[in-house]
Amino acid sequence: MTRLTKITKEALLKGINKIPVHIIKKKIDEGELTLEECIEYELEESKVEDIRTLKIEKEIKEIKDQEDQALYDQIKNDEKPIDEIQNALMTGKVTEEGLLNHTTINKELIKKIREYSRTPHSPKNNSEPLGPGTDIFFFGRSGSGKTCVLASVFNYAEEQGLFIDNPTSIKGINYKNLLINELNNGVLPYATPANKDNVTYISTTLIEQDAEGNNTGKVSPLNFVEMSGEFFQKAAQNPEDTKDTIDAHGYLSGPNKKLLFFIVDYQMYSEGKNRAAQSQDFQLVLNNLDKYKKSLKNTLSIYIIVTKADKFPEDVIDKDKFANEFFRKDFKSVYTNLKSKRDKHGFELVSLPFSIGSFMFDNSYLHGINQEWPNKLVKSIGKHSSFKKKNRWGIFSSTE
Ligand SMILES: Nc1nc2c(ncn2[C@@H]2O[C@H](COP(=O)(O)OP(=O)(O)OP(=O)(O)O)[C@@H](O)[C@H]2O)c(=O)[nH]1
Ligand SMILES: [Mg+2]
Repeated sequence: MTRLTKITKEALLKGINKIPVHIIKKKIDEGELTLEECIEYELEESKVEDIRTLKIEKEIKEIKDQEDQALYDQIKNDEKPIDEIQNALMTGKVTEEGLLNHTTINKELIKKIREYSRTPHSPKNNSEPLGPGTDIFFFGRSGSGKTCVLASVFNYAEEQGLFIDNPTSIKGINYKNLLINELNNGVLPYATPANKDNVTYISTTLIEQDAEGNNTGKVSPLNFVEMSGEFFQKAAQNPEDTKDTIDAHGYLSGPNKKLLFFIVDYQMYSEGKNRAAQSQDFQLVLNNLDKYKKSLKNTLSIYIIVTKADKFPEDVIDKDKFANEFFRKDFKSVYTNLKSKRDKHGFELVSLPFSIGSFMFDNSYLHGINQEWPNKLVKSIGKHSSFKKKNRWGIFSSTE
């Protein structure tokens, strides 16, 4: 831009009403003139208004551009859930081109975002009481990842042909199948509702395999009990309500042997959310279980499952060791309490990190399923539950 000399500027201003508005506006934007100077030289009122309107429109556009950029940045920084991105695409707040240019999202992902849909489906109670087998309970706060662990374990076991579902738990099986289908589309479950009717179990039979992957002829019937984390939180606060919370339908106080999965949310802890509450709830529930019917007497193992291991620091190589040390150090009082209960009741203590896969869009979309952790967990369940010859459990006919 060349600065106007005093004389040319004055000549320009004298003839200001002969100059088209968009040129005056351009000269104002470039700093050669000011609107005040134009007014001083009696620029027509209507033209002054036009210039003001253009100025406001420009400012609005600048603000919109900044907002758009901020939205793209949030998407790029993994701060926006997939449904919000989908909505922004539908309403034109972001465009396909913008996403391709300003974020790491590619065409394939844009297609997935457009097609994304999440149907609410909650577990329904099986009318049948729990059958014989080893019962597995998931205890942990709401959002800690219990349902995701369940879905991941079943997804893996079915893929590997390790489980045979027992149809007495048909409602639980239907729910589990939906979870798996959704998981394979990257879709995560809704929070499990905190109602007794929504407590369910999935009965299945784990087939024992030897080191070469051949069936040994032994099986271990398992009942996975699915319930809301709110029940766990309520059980911590009101131990007298146990039969309506973690012992809904009497599953926990039943005669079966149990594996208790304590689901410890690593991400919740590392982001400083409910830090004390997570640990306090485990303490309270553990003390409650110690006195509650024979729940700890009938417990074969307590598993410390440190979920969201994909959020462990990047330089962690040995995730097993990290999860174990994290729990012992950061949940010290729970750990001490667990050891004393172990000495009293004789169960085993096991720790394991867990991740259902790699996540995108603020943990709202799973874009790669991890098979390593469900593999380890299923193997460990096999080690800690009891295998018997098929017909010893009375669930297969003797001719089979
Ligand atoms: N990064 C990461 N996030 C996870 C993982 N597993 C679960 N999540 C996130 O945690 C959320 C809650 O997981 P759920 O399995 O529904 O939690 P829950 O413990 O069943 O919660 P309630 O049903 O309310 O008790 C998921 O929607 C994901 O956003 C994981 O392995 N890694
Ligand atoms: Mg759940």
